[in-house]
Amino acid sequence: MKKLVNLGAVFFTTVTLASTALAADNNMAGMKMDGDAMSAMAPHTSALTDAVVKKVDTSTGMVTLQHGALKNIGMSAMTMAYKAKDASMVKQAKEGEKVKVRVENVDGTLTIVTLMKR
Ligand SMILES: [Cu+2]
Repeated sequence: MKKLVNLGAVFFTTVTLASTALAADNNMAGMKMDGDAMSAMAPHTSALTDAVVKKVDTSTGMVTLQHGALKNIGMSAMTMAYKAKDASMVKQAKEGEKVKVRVENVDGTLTIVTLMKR
């Protein structure tokens, strides 16, 4: 008696599933590195910079400030004269006083728009 053993071919199919890694969204397109980049961190309407009034010129309305970096106008820390917003600000400014300032480019003129004691 013959035993016929029929071994069916068994195919082991290894299916390697491509790992469907969740693509981390590293898209930098949403990050605009223009001048508004900093405003997302510190609203430019309220950012003040420490400064010291070095000189007040009531005849020209210029106030010389020794100031920290003024990021919104791309100015690094330095001592420099700026136009005061108005006459009352010039009167208020006192040489040697520690202040907080906001300087903006107003129609091409770097202007102190906020000056307060600290
Ligand atoms: Cu400057």
